[in-house]
Amino acid sequence: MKKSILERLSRERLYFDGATGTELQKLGLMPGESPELMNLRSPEAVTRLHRAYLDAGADIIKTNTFGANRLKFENYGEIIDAALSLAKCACGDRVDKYIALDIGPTGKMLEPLGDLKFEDAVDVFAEVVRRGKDGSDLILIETMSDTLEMKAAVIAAKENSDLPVFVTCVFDATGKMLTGGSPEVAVEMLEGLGVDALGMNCSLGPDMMAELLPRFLSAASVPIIVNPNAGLPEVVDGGVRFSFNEETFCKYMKKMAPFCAVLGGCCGTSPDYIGALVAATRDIKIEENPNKPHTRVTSYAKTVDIGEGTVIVGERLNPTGKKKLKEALRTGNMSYVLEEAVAEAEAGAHVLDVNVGLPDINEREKMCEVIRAVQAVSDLPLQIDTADPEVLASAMRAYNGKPLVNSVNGSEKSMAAVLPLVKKYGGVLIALTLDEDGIPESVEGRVEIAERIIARAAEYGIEKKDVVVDPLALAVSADPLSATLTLETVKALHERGIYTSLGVSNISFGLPRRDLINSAFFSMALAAGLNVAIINPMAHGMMSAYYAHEALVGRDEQCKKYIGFAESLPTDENANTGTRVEKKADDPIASTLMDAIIRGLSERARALAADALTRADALTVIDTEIIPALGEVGKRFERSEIFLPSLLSSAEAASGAFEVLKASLKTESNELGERVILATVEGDMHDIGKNIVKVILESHGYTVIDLGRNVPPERILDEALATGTRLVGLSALMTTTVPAMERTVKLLRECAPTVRVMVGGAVMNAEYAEMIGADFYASDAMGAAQICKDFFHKYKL
Ligand code: B1M
Repeated sequence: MKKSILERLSRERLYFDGATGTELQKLGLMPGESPELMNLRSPEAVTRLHRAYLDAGADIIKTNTFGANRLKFENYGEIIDAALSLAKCACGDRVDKYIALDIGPTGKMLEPLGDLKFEDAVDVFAEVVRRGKDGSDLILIETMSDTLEMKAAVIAAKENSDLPVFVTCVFDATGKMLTGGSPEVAVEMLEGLGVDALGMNCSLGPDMMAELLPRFLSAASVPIIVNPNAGLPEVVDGGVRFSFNEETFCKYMKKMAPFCAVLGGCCGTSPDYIGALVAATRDIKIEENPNKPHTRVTSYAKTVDIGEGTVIVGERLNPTGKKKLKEALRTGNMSYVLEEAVAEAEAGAHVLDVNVGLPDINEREKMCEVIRAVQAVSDLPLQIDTADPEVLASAMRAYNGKPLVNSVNGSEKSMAAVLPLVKKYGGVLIALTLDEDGIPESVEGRVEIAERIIARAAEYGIEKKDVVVDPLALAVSADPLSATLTLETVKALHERGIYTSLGVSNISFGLPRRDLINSAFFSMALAAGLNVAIINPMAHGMMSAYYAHEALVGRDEQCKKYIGFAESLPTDENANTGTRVEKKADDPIASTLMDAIIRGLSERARALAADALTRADALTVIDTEIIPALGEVGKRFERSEIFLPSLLSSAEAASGAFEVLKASLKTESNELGERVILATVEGDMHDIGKNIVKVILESHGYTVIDLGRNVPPERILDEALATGTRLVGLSALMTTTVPAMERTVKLLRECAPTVRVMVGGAVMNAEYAEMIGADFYASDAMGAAQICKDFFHKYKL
């Protein structure tokens, strides 16, 4: 009888097969043909490949279904059915071999980076799982480069089958996923979602994966999978070859073997590589991973550890007592909400609380909307704060990361509703020390509730380390002993190895100058061992207490953070005059258009663009604010300080500002009404520059036929021929899309020899333009207008 793969994995290392696409090419896959179609066109080739891997020593073969989903293949069901029967046929009656239902990315980007909605992605993956689960021994979700898509796939797998779920992601050499995720973020999210094994595949060779492996080891508690490429691809004699032979591949795999329970290969590997890998590593024992457990929350790109220094949770995205935020949430003024988020982040918050509980709004929809919007401008982890389990469920699904969850309490009702959600989606739970009988008035009573919640959480499989207890700060104005009781409970919990959190400012309710009591109480709580403080990070008194505490307990090397904070305070505070100058929460966070674009604040960018127009003309604003802002954003992206979601927010803010400026660019009359075709070339999604060129040309009286971005050469040719346009303008922003520009120029030369081509875009220069055979090069939009003027003038003569 077949043993469960998880049982085998607990005792021995298992081996995946290697590449499919490159191997199927050797067996008749045509250039450009999808490997999955071989299941139908040449099933015997697929079976042969599976057999070759099994004979080489692979324990697990992947079904040939990497891209078999509705978005890529209409007949995905038929492809999956065929793939499964071929894999089964290859395994025959060998009970020691396993079939992994292979699931790759959908091929589309999820919102906000693309147009695929999260729930639609879940549906697409769910269809694959339902179709392929019978006959599979496990599900392998692989080659994931976006944490949100990875989450959608895992949810689909878990909701539609009971099979073990393995997940591998793609990283670059610096350890970043396409959308900013790191090994630590991926591990935290995946373990939170309850996967059985995780790791990396594709993109890198085993040498580079060996560099990233310690980061997985430091975070993971489930078995680790390493399925690298056979080194990096090289072009040799017009064909692609991978840089490592079997021997070099195995040299690095042997180094990783003591720490990996599952090994295999990806692009460029073959049955020979897998055979060599099995022989080289089979006798290497798997060592226990000695990492210490940690309590960690994440966004899509950042991790925050609880228990290592106090974690500041910004409390300002909570409408209680905040008139402006209430109004913003009711009227859908997301700009105000986002500015609050950015301001809190810049004031030093490590995590942002999100609470949108108002009686007269749809809390579930609003919560998801705010979470998505805040995640587009900030990479800080979020605390999902709601009393409604349905809202919590939707928010935990939508959230890209592993959140803090605020909150559960000791009542049966609350535990029964919240704990299953944390088990399903993953999160660190804030547990309030109250239950059906209210809030105990003794330390013992509150500790007892804490321990009860922790025990109940354990029954669901939620570890103690993932529960942070909030012993509740209550108004000292109502009960003079309430602060002492709370602080003593913090201490008692601390002594029991339980992490604590507090909504600190509740303590001062009903008193004047709440800031004074708040900061004094905060200092006392820090001294008692508080781990998570929910506070207003824009209140200097609170942050002074925090930075001073960190320095005083030796967690601030050379007091650098304290000094940085002290120097950032308003001058009269620096000078110790005794006058407090609190930064006003309502002060706009971005005061210049450049700032607003860099921070990705669209509405503010629009407002500031309109304001800038009162002092300068539109072209000056574009040149002095919009372009430099995007330049700065590009640099930060290159340095990995920001990731795709922030890049996109900045692009949207720039486009918004440009829309405002556009209206003021006056159109000159152009009797000729000369036509110019504009397009960003195939493979290139950048169109801000091209759009500026468009408006400038229109303002000079030309009629622009804008074909948009990612435009194939044939489409441009067709349009030029159909409209008789004599000048085509092409834009390209990436080194990788210059060849597409060259192809377009060549096609126009061949099929429309009288058409002239002007090129531009950040990646272009006059030399390149000449090299690819273009007629004109413009470094900016005004240059493009000048070229048009000269061209049409000459043409007229
Ligand atoms: Co991306 N991106 N981006 N990006 N992005 C760059 C270009 C990059 C330099 C950033 C970096 O790493 N530093 C880098 C390219 C590296 C390279 O190849 N050399 C890059 C990358 C790598 C990527 C992705 C691959 C990131 C990823 O997914 N990992 C991805 C690619 C997607 C794709 O195209 N397939 C990607 C995605 C994006 C967003 C979608 C998030 C967004 C674009 C949104 C949009 O355009 N709607 C974006 C942005 C905003 C940028 C930066 C930050 C800004 C580009 C921009 O709009 N500049 C950019 C970094 C940078 O340039 N500093 C970057 C302002 C604009 C006004 O300038 O377009 O040069 P520009 O236009 C000027 C002139 O060049 C000229 O006039 C304009 C006005 O003066 N001009 C012409 C332009 N076209 C002309 C045509 C003409 C004449 C003049 O005649 C026809």
